Amino acid sequence: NGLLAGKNVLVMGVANDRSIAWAIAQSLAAQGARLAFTYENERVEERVRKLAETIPGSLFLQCNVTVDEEIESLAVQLKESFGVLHGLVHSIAFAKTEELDGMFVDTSRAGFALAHDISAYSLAAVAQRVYPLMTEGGSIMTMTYLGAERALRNYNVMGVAKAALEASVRYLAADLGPHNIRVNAVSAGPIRTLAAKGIKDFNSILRQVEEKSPLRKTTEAAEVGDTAMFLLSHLSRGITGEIIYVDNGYNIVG
Ligand code: 0WD
Repeated sequence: NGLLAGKNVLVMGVANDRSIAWAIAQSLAAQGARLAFTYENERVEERVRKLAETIPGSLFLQCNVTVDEEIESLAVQLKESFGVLHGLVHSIAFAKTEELDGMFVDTSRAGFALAHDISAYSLAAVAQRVYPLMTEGGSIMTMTYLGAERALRNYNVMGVAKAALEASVRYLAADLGPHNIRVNAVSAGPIRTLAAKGIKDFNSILRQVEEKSPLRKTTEAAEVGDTAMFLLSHLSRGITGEIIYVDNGYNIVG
């Protein structure tokens, strides 16, 4: 039972128990989804394995999204274990810390390419290999941030990569809609995670959100988790190609 009973969902981007992907996994599991977690490399393997083991019946697979062969092997393993896939949660981003400080104008060619490869292209790279497993229809969701639309201090190349990610959501939604596969993004307010550690002056960003957002509080990962659950469920069947804000309203006033 649950809104996601009988659904198989791939969750990419758990690094630790503060990861947004982990909060999403909790919300999905609470509604009866069967989950497959991926971890990037040996560095995070044990930590992610321990978390995955707390959700009975879940799979645990390695995949660095910069390597095509690893994504292909992930798709093969999912087909063997799940057969049919119903959902994909993409909660992955990366930029070198030196690109997240100072001015965007100083971005290096390599830093720009890496941020776009991991934070934007990876959505299409994974979708192209797993959508053939979504034979009963499916839902794909990714994570974005307000810096895609506004020039926010220190977000720099990541904002440009998020803009590419948001455009990718629309193109993927147009491509995959005829297969009854929906593609959306959640634009979350700032949440203190490992990835947020790379962003300079993160505390002052949180303080601003607390003061200005209509609901006068910062975003909790569980709020994102529940919206992701909605996006993966039948309840959101009429929604595709959208960017949904889970930010306590900050984007309408900030
Ligand atoms: O305020 C925030 N934390 C917000 C985050 C606000 C709005 C959006 N987001 C987005 C992030 O940009 C990202 O897309 O949410 C997503 C998840 O971020 P998170 O939960 O804040 O951060 P974290 O727990 O660090 O998870 C991101 C993970 C990586 O962690 P580390 O810290 O080890 O880089 O993305 C994964 C990795 O697990 N990742 C990769 N996975 C596979 N292959 C790769 C890769 N090459 N690179 C990073």
